[in-house]
Amino acid sequence: MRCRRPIGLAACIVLLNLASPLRAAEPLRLWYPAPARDWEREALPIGSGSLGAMIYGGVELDRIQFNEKSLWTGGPGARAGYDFGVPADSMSAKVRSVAQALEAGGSMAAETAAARLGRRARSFGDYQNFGELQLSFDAVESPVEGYRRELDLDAGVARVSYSQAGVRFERDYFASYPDGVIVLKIQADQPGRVSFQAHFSLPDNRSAALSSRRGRMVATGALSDNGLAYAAAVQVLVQGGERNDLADGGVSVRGADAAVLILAAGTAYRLHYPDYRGPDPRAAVGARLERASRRSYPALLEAHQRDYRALFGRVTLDLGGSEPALSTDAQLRQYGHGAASADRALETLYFQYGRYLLLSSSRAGSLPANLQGVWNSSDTPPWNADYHVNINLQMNYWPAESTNLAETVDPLLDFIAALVPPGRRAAQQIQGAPGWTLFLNTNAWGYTGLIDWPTAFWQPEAAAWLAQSEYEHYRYSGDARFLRYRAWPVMRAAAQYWLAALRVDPRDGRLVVNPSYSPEHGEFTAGASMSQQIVFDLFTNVVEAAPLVGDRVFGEHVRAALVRLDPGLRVGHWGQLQEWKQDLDVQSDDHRHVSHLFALHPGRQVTLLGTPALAAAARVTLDSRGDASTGWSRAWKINSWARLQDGDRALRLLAGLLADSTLPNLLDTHPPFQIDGNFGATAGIAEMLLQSQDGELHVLPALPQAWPEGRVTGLRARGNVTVDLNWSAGVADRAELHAGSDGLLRVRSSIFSGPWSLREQGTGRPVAVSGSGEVREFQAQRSGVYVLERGESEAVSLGE
Ligand code: FUC
Repeated sequence: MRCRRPIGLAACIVLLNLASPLRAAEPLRLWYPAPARDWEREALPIGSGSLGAMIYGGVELDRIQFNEKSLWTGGPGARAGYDFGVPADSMSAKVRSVAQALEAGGSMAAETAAARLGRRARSFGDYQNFGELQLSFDAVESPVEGYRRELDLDAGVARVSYSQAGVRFERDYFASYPDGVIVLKIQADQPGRVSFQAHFSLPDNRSAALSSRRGRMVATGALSDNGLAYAAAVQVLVQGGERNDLADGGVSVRGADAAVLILAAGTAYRLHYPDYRGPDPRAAVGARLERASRRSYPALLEAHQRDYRALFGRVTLDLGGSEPALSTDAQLRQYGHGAASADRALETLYFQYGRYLLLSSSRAGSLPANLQGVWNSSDTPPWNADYHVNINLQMNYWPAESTNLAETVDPLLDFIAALVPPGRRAAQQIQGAPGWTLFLNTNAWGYTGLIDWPTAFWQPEAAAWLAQSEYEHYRYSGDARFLRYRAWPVMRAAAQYWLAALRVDPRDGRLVVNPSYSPEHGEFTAGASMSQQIVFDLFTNVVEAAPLVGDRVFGEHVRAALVRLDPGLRVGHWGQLQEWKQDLDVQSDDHRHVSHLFALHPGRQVTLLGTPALAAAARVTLDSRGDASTGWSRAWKINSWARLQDGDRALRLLAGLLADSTLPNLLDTHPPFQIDGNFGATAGIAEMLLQSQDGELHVLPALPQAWPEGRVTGLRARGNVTVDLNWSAGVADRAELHAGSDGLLRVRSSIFSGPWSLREQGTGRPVAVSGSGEVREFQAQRSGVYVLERGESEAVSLGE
């Protein structure tokens, strides 16, 4: 019995799933028998969206490496100057000349195009390590016994425990979104045994003033590169014993029964074009810390857990696994070589970890999750730990809607809205077009221009792809106000850009993206498939949305262009879905990007049932690209195979990801650590269990044979529906559909191939349905709960 949709800690709706043959759910926990030595591979992440920390859990020295999402070098105020990547003089003539060359010659080497168009990025900046809170404990001669370091996903708390010299020590760590702080509690089972010294350790690319007063350590300064002011503070609170401020800015604790440390951090960053600066952070950080310090530890923990569990607890997954008596790193090593039930437990844990990571790195009021979520220990992280928008940022948010964490999309939506003003300048200066766009990547500072990486700099579809997140948020929620006031201006302006920027291909008169470049290989051409499919997706969404927001005239313009748009879907000479408009694909190409399958996922232009020939071609492409690749590439392919309804292949991809692209702390490795693979795979697992991209709710579309029985609750489908499912012997037994809005629900399920019933929960009344085969339709009412079950006589329903 588990709590679902908790209303508070005390009150929750109890899930009574009588039909389930499964055991009680396993605890969701990562655990290790030793402290972390390596940040990337072993430390455990906690986070509250804006704040993140990695827990090492050392016995004599505990390192709590921490981050605040807005601490970035580069941008306005940077020493070397900053221009958002957008040239002061229009470069649209240059773009046009490359386009004309492509019209005449067919293709151009990426290096040649880059020499004509690319630009050296100035002050793009890097996401920064904030620093470490270091706790040095007195060395004790006796050995450490029973050491355990864990991350409890149900509780949202990391924990370290061990015994030494007959004393049991325990440390709890959590990051609280409601209080905006990181909290650490250290206790012993005997009085007076907690003694340590606390210090900040900060990187040296900034000015730093360290001080301590009345148990409060404060670190303030500014980044040398751009003068961005920062502040971090830790309040040390003790129960018993003695607490002293140290001359070096640290705090010492001697002989306490327990200690609580509360950390707050912030910067002068503000998500606002063009200055991106707000007030000095000292006052806000101080006030936040003060507020939190006045609350008791149990009150802080309760507020955190009420907030966290209300979101995390919405989805439960049980694949029939049972946790082996192995630590998580050993379990990962055993994966695929041990008991199937242990494998199922690890897959479940990995799925829920993805949800945990998203919740911990993306909450309203801060920047979205970057390439490393919110966790970064370097001043020069890989790819700047930025926002790549030719797959990575979008992938971060794939699980948000489907795994019932729609609130985590908020930072992405704010971020996109803030990209529109600099994106308008980019559209104007680079392409001479209205609307907005951006290219390969962006930073915290509204970078919307070009960089000088030949094989990736020209990805003008990025804004259109980001606009998909806007429309998907609407499709899941059905929130008409959101669509009209937040999504529509972004979608409309992205479409305006393409209405102006598309060119007529003289070869066939179709509208194409030109210049166009399929990430991140091959040559420049006109009308690469991915470019066309993304614009197709945007235009389709705009045409659908226009009448809903009362902007029919614009919708008609876009419809007219959509009709002329090259759809970017061609089957090539070896049966593949072509990556380019010309049939250039090489069968031995195993490049990680499968961008030309955008139409299959995350698009909806290709579906197994609607466009079977194109789906078959997508299959040929996926086979030839192969399964082995970088972390995010494998994750993307899980989703693609799920859309092709091949559950066994999707699971094979997931297994490969776990075996070859997952670090002992279960973070995805590209390599190096890059969080998109975690998020993409989590979305992929949801996609295996439930799909809704094409207007019907497809129950268990890609169930692998290795998951014969299971249960999932709380998955979301487009059309504002929440779905609980049970299955056994590889087929669905029961689906419970919670309708959030009035409307027609179309359900595809193998349940309909035998006797079944559909009843309204509560009244038990049969529901009037229409349809045939595996698809049935019925009228749902807001707040209605509909129970579809196998095994009763069809006669009880009003269906055929
Ligand atoms: C894209 C990928 C790389 C890497 C980078 C952050 O450019 O092609 O593999 O993931 O983003």
